Amino acid sequence: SIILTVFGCGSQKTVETSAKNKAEPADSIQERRFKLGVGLDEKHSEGQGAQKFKEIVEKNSNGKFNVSLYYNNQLGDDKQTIDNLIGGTQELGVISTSPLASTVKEFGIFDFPFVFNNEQEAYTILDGEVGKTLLDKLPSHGLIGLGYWENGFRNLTNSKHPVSTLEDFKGLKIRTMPNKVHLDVFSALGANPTPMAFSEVFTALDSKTIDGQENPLPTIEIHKFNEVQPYLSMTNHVYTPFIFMASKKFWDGLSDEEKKIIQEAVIEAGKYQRELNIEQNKKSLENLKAAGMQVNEVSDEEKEKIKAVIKPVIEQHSKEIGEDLTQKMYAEVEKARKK
Ligand code: TF8
Repeated sequence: SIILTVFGCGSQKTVETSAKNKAEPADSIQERRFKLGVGLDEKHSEGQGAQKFKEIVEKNSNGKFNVSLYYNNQLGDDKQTIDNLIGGTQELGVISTSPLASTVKEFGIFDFPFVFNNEQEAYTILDGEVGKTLLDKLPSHGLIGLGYWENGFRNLTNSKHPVSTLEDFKGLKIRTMPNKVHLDVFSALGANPTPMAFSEVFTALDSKTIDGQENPLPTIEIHKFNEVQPYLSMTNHVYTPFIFMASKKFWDGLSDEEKKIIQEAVIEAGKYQRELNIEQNKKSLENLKAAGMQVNEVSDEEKEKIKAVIKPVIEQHSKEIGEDLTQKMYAEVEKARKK
């Protein structure tokens, strides 16, 4: 601290100022340690995005924030993460929106198949009014939604046979995320869906308890599903967002300055993570083919048959979730397509 001695009127007044006062605005940043859990491996763009987030917040808080990263569901799978955040035992987490639909049913609209033709259309919805409407529903459940990252377009793998027609789904034991829309869609297709936490999927595939699963290509590659799944069918049936959330118990204790640092880092790291995920998605397709997976496309004609069969399921879930939100999403996608 700096001692300023001021002489005047015969009296000596010492005014002590401290570097602390000079950095008054910085005062609102306390020393904090927080845990950030992600479900996938650090090599996956989800893990890389978490590292980017850590770098940004530690730098922008002048080292006062310290982020501990936990990969591969170390703090619990997606559903457990929701409970940890609500309970306040974990400060930050990134999960797929699908398991969140059991807590906030409106998130189920992102599980409707074939809504988006590409990532840009998904970003338009996620970063627009529909995405914000959903984030605004979280605080009443003890959760703070800080932004959407990218899990991506999901494709089907299995150990029985290529799936290139509607018929081919019949009887396949497919693991799905714990999400009603996914379960109902795969049932309507004639498959035999089982909800399961992500961390149990590899073992279940390896022991043939289930025939197949569906995930974006980087997950299939980085989590080595190709070692136990000979067939990859490019269904691109659903685009799953990741959602970066904070525990409301943790968040409410932060100053505005601290919230700003974390919120801006989620957005900046999210841009990086989305770009990296698109890159990884391209590389993973080449790598999975090179690793010997038998890859097949699904024709537009067959996709139309699939859409027809699942239409009643989507209509039913649209009613449960709320027609306005669903219609708003489809209308905004149409608008984006016309640009
Ligand atoms: C799934 C999801 C997961 C991700 C990951 C756990 O199939 O796509 O891979 O939510 O963060 O469960």
